[in-house]
Amino acid sequence: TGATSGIGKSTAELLAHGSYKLILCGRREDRLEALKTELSTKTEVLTLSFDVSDRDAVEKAIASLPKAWETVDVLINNAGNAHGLAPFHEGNLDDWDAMIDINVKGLLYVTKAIVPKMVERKSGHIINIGSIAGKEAYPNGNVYCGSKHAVNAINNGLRMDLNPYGIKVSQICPGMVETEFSLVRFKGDEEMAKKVYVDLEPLKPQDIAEMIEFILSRPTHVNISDMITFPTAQASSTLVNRKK
Ligand code: NDP
Ligand code: 8X3
Repeated sequence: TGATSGIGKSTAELLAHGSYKLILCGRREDRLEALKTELSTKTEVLTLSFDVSDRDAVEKAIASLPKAWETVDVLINNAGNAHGLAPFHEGNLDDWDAMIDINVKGLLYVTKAIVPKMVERKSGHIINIGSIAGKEAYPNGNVYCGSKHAVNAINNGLRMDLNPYGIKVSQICPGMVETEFSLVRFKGDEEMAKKVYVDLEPLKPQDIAEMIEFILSRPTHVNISDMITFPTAQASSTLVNRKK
């Protein structure tokens, strides 16, 4: 999910070189189609455009998969964003709804649509893109951090419940990655978004894509359950070594 930008797009591009057939999901159909055109020379690609926070749309999209695509071996729950950055008492309720609906409920809806068949087959791998915000809260990050703490707990609970079936569940928790993430958080304000990454070298979406590929390429008996990854210049959510 979230293949139209950032970490999801880089992951699609990287996995297209391997032995994967790709189902690319996102809301922006034009971007999905462009990516399909780009990657179809390398592998088979199917696109599904839906909003992960729309329960009916998720169910319909997954149910619409043609027979040849019904077996999903790997689910990468990546779709999500921060909306706003404000002290709790100044928080915007629409932003809060968006983060809980997309980052938490969206991940649940997509996973629930895919997991039962993995359980039937007793195989599969789910990779959840959490965040350092799911390990520690930071000032003004309140609800985004809450949504990613929920992903952290769901990731762990899912791994326990799917353990009897040999299904792998993994989480990657990145620090700062330069994507459209901050542009979305600051509602299209490019200057504010750029400031987040000024005077330091952030992670690139490809760095996370490579971690996903590494996790997927471990032998059957190895499950990487969690991976916290910072840029070298970052030591925690709040401790960042800027050059100036
Ligand atoms: P981007 O904004 O670049 O990408 C977000 C992706 O999520 C887009 O493809 C977008 O697609 C999709 N998405 C957002 N909302 C919805 C929705 N309602 N329904 C379907 N798809 C949706 O950000 P990143 O690549 O950085 O973010 C990917 C993940 O990584 C997120 O879960 C984020 O929380 C996490 N993360 C990011 C970090 C960072 O610093 N960048 C650090 C730690 C974690 P579309 O708009 O087309 O629907
Ligand atoms: C995104 C990273 O530090 O902005 O999840 O929360 S951070």
